Amino acid sequence: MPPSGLATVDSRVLPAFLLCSTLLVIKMYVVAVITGQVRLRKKAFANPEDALRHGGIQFCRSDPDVERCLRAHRNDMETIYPFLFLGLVYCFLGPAPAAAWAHFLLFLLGRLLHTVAYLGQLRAPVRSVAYTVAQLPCASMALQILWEAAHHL
Ligand SMILES: N[C@@H](CCC(=O)N[C@@H](CS)C(=O)NCC(=O)O)C(=O)O
Repeated sequence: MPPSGLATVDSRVLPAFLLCSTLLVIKMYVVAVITGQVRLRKKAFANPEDALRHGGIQFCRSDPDVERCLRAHRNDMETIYPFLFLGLVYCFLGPAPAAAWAHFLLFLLGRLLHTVAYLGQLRAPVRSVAYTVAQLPCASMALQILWEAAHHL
């Protein structure tokens, strides 16, 4: 582990992380926007005041397509939030730029495919494979962080 802070991060590693992580945050915003659009199209609102504005209290209800969007968003929160922590700490371990890029890109592509598979209802096991592919670099980064931390106790 490098002895000091930000200055020791390779100038190609941190931008790679920032690029991938910010793209994924934007992807989560897109899922939220899609959820809102599906609510409007299916007339399925979470709050009575929204339902009243769009036709009546009976439209304060659940809908399978809205539920699917919410599950996709929840799965993003379960996976992308930990990546934001793991990826940032990993940058400070001094990884080789190619290895760092491989970790970040694999996660980015896996999570993009996961969203497409979830919202597009692609046949199983596409979504599960995408999930697993994205979790592999996270597991790798978590192990490397543990390893380095344990050696600096
Ligand atoms: N909280 C997840 C944990 C396991 C997981 O994330 N599985 C992936 C691949 S099967 C998934 O897409 N789960 C669907 C989901 O979280 O809605 C679940 O309940 O399934």
